[in-house]
Amino acid sequence: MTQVFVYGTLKRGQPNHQVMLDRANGTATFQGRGHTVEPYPLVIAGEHNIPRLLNLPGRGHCVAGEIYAVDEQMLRFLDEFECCPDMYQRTQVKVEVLEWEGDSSSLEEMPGARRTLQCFVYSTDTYAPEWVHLPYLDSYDSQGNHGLRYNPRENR
Ligand code: PCA
Repeated sequence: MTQVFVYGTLKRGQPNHQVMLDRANGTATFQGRGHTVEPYPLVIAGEHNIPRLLNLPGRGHCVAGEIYAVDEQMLRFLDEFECCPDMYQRTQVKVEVLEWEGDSSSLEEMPGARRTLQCFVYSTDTYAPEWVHLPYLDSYDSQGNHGLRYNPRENR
């Protein structure tokens, strides 16, 4: 099992969450919620209003998301679904856990220290330079008051 941190359309209640539930794609088990330890710019970009975590640690906000344990089949599926490595690249990110429903042995627990995990995340180095100047979010909601409605793939 591999841990993946999702911050965008793959989260519960967001437009692509269904692919995580479809057993034909493999398995994804919800483990908890958290946020990135380091700040990152999370922007909604391009003509389809897609959430993109720019791989520029140190700028923006600590970004909220969900942690899933995924099997190899789901990991391969998600790579393809997220057009990795063209649109996003699967990189490592350190996540501070805020709520945990998973197996406690998989949490690195240190007395007095923050509970942190190393997860995969779909971030991007392949973005238009002007995206750095878009507003930075700390949490993505496709129905948020930014008004930038996500355009689902089937409509593109
Ligand atoms: N899907 C991935 C990356 C951005 C997106 O919309 C996710 O939810 O983490």
